[in-house]
Amino acid sequence: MSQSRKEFLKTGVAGLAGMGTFTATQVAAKESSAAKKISNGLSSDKINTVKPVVLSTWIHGIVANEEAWKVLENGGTSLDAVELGVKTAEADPTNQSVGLGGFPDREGRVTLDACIMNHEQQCGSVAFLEHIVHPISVARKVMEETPHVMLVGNGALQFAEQQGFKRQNLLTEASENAWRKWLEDSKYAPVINVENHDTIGMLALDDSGNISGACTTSGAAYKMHGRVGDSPIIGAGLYLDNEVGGAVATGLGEAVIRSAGASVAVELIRQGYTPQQACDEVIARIISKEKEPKSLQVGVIALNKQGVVGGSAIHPGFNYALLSKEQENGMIDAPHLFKEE
Ligand code: SD4
Repeated sequence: MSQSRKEFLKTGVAGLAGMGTFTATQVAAKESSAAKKISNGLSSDKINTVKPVVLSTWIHGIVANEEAWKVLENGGTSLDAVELGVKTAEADPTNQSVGLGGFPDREGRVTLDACIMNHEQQCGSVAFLEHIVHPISVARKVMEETPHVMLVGNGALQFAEQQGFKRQNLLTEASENAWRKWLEDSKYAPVINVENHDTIGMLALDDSGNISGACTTSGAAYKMHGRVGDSPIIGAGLYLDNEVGGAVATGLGEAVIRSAGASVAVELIRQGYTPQQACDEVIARIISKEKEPKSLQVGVIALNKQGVVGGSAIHPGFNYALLSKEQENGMIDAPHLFKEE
């Protein structure tokens, strides 16, 4: 456990940057009790998921699902659910792959990518955004308040401030220390499944049968300044079609972009694939087309209109949190498809 995380748990800082929802101690307790429920080899196709349903990538999905559930169980919209859900990860300074406390780029700057999409095929996105703790909410404003889909960099920051978002320093001491250590040899090497955390991607199906999705990240640690990953790219990190289903991706964004990961998964579901089969096929394509699949990780999760879910990854270690009317909040281990030749 990193020093910062220990310190944070010890002090038990109440609320996550204004969310006022969970203390860090509660987050850790929820994550550890959820981890015990990890169901090895359980096929997600077999899990009964009656709407509403919410699923999200990695262990931080447990807390995010709980937050989203507060909206879904009261008949709220999947759009509100996914926005509120992923904000928990954005606001958690101990999560070094999303929002506040995210690892910086090689120049020591935290730059964020996020996108959101609703059941009416509306979407909004921000990329290379600095200083704003909730890029997902800025992305929603882009969707709702502008004629555009995507704003980047200073333009996105300017828009966020016009919308009332406040500037904040997102570089925590722990992430700055990690970056300074990285500078010693400045080797860029994406690491598979760092601390079981990465981008948070979330999909939800609400009581009215509508699907929405959200995806938010600080991107690859020590990336080149200006690098944008898959997470804010509609069709790569996130895609949905309310007639069919939705998908989100996590892992090495370049590989996800090259395969149009989320949109391919949705198109396969349209052709009759189950969400599990669709995720498997996307991962299989990435493995077959990437030059070095052994050294990169991608995970994909998907949901169809009936509330059936799936998830798949290149390598072991990828899991996702699932919560539905009939499914207690818990982690599902995704199957992994890479085999040594
Ligand atoms: C990205 N998919 O920016 C995101 C998260 C990540 O290594 O950095 N993974 O590529």
